[in-house]
Amino acid sequence: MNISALQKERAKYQPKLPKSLQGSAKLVEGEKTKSVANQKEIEELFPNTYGMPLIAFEKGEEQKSNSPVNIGVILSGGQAPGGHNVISGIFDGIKRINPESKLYGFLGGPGGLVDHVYVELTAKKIDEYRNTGGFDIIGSGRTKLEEEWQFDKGLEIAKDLDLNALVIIGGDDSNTNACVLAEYYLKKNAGVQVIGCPKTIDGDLKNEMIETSFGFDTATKVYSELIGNIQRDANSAKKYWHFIKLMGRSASHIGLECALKTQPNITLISEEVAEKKQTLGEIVDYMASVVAQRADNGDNFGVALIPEGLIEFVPEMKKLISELNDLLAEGTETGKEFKMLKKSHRREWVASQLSPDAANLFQSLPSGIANQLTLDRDPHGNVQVSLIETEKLLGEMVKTRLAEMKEEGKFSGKFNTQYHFFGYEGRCAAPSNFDADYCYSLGATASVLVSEGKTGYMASVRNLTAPAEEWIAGGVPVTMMMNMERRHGHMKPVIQKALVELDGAPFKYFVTKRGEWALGTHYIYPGPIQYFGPSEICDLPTQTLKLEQA
Ligand code: FBP
Repeated sequence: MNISALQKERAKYQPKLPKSLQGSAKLVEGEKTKSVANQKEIEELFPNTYGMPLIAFEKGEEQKSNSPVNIGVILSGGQAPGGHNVISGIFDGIKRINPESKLYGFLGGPGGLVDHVYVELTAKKIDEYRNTGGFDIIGSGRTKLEEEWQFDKGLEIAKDLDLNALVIIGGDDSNTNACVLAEYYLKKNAGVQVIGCPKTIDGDLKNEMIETSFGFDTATKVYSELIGNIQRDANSAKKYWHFIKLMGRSASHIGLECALKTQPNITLISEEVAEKKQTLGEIVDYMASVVAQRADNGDNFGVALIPEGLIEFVPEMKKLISELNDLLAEGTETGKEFKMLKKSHRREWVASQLSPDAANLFQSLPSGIANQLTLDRDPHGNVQVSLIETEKLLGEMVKTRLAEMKEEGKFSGKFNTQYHFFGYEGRCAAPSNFDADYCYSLGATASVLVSEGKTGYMASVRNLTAPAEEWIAGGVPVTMMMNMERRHGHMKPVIQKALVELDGAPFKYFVTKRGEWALGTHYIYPGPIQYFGPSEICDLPTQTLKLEQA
């Protein structure tokens, strides 16, 4: 394998572990738990895994002799920096417990379990991937483990490989399914445990016991480096407004964290837009007013951060998208009629079929965006919201608004735009020290939970703004994080997604600063992730964690 000079040096990095995981860990059981909401329904659905206690590890006596622990690991969903370290943490953990233990990786995500495609992860293989980004050691996938026949297929291979447990590394949906699987195997007395690990760059799998999901730290550091570089370019040339869309399917944690790190002129937070029921017009007015005020100060440049999920949080856009989904759905009369129309007549026809408000909004959209809304559809005929170029939509609408303001004598500057989307470039970066340590600790935690016979738990490592030695490792029953939500027309038990809290410290701090950042030029240039050097720059946790735990 050809590796870079950095990768070669970085392979030698020994991730830091909490004290409790440095020798053999002692389990301390805490209070019995209940779900965050809908306790009665969740208890009925999870009679075997509901109400289990919280678990914290303490430093135990030196290693007692334990039986081998065999684990099958699965990477689920989008890549997040640090996944390989979760796997190396599990590997080292189970070998410490008993050198005869074995680790298998199911290939290509949960589908690998169902299709029985796997590899044994040997010491040699693991060493090649220590402290590297990506999920390529075994690959990932988005197959959902939801059906009993899939669980039974999984059990077949688990029995063949003599597995004690499956460890599922995934986001809120994958961990919800991990819990359903744990419950199913317990009900069947199958003898296979299931443990989850909190992954996603989006940062929306978090709660009291899971302080952050892994990958969020590294991804936001990568984006913030790029944003900082662009800010410096903007401030050097003084001729462009950069509109930057940031990944994060739904929540705006990434945008908020990057704003706290770089102090750009405009940052939109989807949760605030929804709370204030802002219209697209109001968002555009706000952006145009910042552009105009900066222009009055002679600054015809700036940087705006736009969260990927924004569109779905604007109430009127949500309504328009829902009407379009119904109107153009596969197999409906209107869907068929739409397809028969000449492209040049489609926009007018669509507008004539919508409710008056939705039609007005649809007609006010730039034609490129209107086309994306009606032409780029998934196999079910739904609008593919993630493909909508929100940064261009807003850029074009701000341009139109500024032209009107010019006519009214309210804008006398220039407005030239550059557009960017930062997403995939952050998902497979070499993990920061924080993510390398956190992930390795999560893996080690999972191995102890398995060895202690636990199931239906998520590995939890807390107290993350303290030095790694003082982190608190343990387990949280997944049922504790659940509530009932409507999904595809049915009420289902799911882990509650954590959106940006408008009364939380990170957002509140941002609100006190954004006016100053809008009109002045207070950019911060974080630079690249530092892997070697003083702890003050190498081991920095996120601003979000710092503010939340201040
Ligand atoms: P997960 O929730 O699975 O971690 O994935 C998050 C994410 O990176 C989102 O930020 C983004 O919208 C989406 O995945 C992109 O998905 P894909 O990789 O399928 O294009």
